[in-house]
Amino acid sequence: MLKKVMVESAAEAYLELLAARGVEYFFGNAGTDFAPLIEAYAKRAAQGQHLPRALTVPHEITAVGMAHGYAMITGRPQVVMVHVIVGTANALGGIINAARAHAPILVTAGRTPITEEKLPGARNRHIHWAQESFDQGAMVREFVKWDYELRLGAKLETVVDRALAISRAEPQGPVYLTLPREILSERLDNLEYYDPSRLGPPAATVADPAAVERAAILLAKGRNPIVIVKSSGRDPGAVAPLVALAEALGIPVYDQSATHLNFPQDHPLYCGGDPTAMLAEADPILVVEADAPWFPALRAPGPETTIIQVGHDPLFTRYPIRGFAVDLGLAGAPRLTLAALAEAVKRHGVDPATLETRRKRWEAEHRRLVDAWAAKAAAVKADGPIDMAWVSRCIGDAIDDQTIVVNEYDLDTTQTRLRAPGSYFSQSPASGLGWGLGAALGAKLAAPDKTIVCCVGDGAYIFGTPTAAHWTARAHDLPVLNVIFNNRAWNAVKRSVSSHAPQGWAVRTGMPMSELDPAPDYELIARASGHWAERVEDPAVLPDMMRQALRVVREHRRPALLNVICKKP
Ligand SMILES: Cc1ncc(C[n+]2csc(CCOP(=O)(O)OP(=O)(O)O)c2C)c(N)n1
Repeated sequence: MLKKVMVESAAEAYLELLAARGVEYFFGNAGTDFAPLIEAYAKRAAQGQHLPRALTVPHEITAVGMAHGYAMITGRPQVVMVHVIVGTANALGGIINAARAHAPILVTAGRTPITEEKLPGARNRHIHWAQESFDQGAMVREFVKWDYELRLGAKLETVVDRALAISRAEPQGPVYLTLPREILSERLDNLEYYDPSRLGPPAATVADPAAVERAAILLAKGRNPIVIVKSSGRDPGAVAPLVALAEALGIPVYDQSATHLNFPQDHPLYCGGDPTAMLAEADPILVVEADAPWFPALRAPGPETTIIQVGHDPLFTRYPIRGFAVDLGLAGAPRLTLAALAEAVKRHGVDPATLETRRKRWEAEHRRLVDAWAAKAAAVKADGPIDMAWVSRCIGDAIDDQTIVVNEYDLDTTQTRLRAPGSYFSQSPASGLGWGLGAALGAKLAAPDKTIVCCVGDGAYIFGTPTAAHWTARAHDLPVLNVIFNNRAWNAVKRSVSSHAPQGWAVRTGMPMSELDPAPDYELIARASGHWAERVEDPAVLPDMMRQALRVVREHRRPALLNVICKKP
């Protein structure tokens, strides 16, 4: 239906459109470029008109993280607006994360005024000269699906709808729009637009049925098929079809470096995150949305192993180099591809004796792993300083199916029993540190009735601009529990040095550039923003502290933080 509303400026028309398109949140980190927008916001708020809720977020890393967190729960893009080139620079790490994690976001930025005089919005501050760049979009172009500058108020509907549709089209990702101050200031009398939008993302796709058939036969007749999956759980609807496929074949599922809940951890065919030992004997291997299913430099499948890859883009075309074989690539929505594969496998049938033998083998392997993981936690539960496996076990024991876990680095998922689709999110494959604290806040906005637990290393915590994140949690009433796995080091860096030079100088004499001592009292940073926050050093009190912290966020609706002092590597 064509709709006509009265407005005064392009900025106001833009807000009308965002609200009409279902954008609920506008994460803003403002500067002088925001003036016409803030004016339009105030006018519409005073007149009681519908608006995306404007949230002040005092660092871009937090703002982009929040939009990412919101998108990963809902699949829907929200708006982030940052200040010209400098805000874009601060946002870029988050944009790279969102690009590689396929989180849809409409990232916008002001532009320094183009004109030096005469037009409304023209330059009137000293920064307006130095904050101009030759090509602002170039800063982010490699990592967004589309970038553009709004050039005329009259093009608003097409530009906004195109931005949102491209961001939502699979594989989803961020888009970037610049908004010059003169254009936002442009006087408009009215805005005419279609409601609902006529420019939507395309429907989900599934591979050619003949190719699905071929893959099903390869799997059904295969000698020793396995599944390696990383992120198909981005669509919670893809979990059940993967279960159906694994059950129809009686084969194990490895969620290698999983970024999502792809397969229930308590399923008898779940075999953990490390397929390395199986690579030599597996054939065929079904790789599902996994960008790096093994490391060829360390261990790879046999040279003749058939590799079937399922995903929105099995070639990962935005990665410059990725040489994993794609003997058969099934592009499209994994939810549909996996369901079609499961159906086709059932139609062809797997020899019942083979199915039975396989199922028994992998169910026994699942039980062996579960026992080994439990034994690992039991062995360290009394250790002081606290072992990260014990922290992870305490978290796993304290949470339920109504909890969403956001993990930036140190949660050991062998110690959890996550099983609800959409209940687990780990950092983007790009791993730009600083994502977790913001993503957890965005997840809370998207799922206010769920409990959000955010696990961060002490390094990830610092990268996450904690003062900005804690400020935001209090200001916008977002009670999330943060757990710091505090080992006073960048262990990831240490591990990489040890594997690079196992008997080298650094291992023998100490490692520069990887220590985080002296550690601040992180709990005090959180308390400064009114959080309930405690330091935990005794492993025996940890289960109780975890339950208490969860009560604080659930019942008292107050943000909380546990600073857990762990073994130093
Ligand atoms: C923006 C950014 N800078 C640097 C790195 C490199 N890096 C990867 S892991 C890591 C350390 C993380 O420390 P912490 O969160 O304490 O976890 P730990 O390694 O101790 O388990 C660093 C510095 C990165 N991934 N992203």
